[in-house]
Amino acid sequence: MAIAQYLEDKQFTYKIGLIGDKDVGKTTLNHKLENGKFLKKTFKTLGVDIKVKREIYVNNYEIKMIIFDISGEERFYFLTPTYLKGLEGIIFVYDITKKEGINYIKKWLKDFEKYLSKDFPIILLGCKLDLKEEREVMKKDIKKLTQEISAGFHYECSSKLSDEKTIKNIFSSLAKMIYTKKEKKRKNNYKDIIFY
Ligand SMILES: Nc1nc2c(ncn2[C@@H]2O[C@H](COP(=O)(O)OP(=O)(O)OP(=O)(O)O)[C@@H](O)[C@H]2O)c(=O)[nH]1
Ligand SMILES: [Mg+2]
Repeated sequence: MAIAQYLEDKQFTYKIGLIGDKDVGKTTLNHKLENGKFLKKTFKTLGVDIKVKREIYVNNYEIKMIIFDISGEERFYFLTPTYLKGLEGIIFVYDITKKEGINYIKKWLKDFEKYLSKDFPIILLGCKLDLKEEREVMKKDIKKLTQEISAGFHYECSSKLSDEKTIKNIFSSLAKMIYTKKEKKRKNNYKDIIFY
């Protein structure tokens, strides 16, 4: 592979994490993104499941997203720092029908805040929107949390009913946040260079 191509590939490869309590729907969401279908039966993620998603575009650049779907089971909690060190953005998934989901997010952020920079790209994503009659997490509470933790955006979706485009847009939104952060950094790195 030519060096320029290698560098471009590296530049537009983003490692992102799907994080959240067990059973909130991370794997189902990732499957929907990959295959466009609702997975009727899932198996608990053992540790981490890694998938690659292409065809996500930011400013006409194709982004290759390496998605780390990390188990929400307590017994795998110890793995988190290992993966977190390499991640460039997170989609924090919670189940809109479980009010304790907010506490999970808060606890997680407290436990691992030392691995996250202040401008770390984070999206909060409420899943299982098709079960909105059973909603326990109110939008206003999540809006408040989004501001408290300086998350970029908050969305809700259903892996069962939302269309592929809606799901893809959520991931594109995170890709855009990462792209913007990297661009800012790149510009800062070059701002003191004087060209003769
Ligand atoms: N109704 C409904 N059920 C969903 C949706 N997404 C996931 N589920 C169900 O929720 C359960 C758990 O989904 P998973 O995707 O395995 O959850 P997970 O977050 O990956 O769980 P861990 O791997 O244990 O961390 C499964 O029975 C899914 O079918 C959704 O959008 N709507
Ligand atoms: Mg899973």
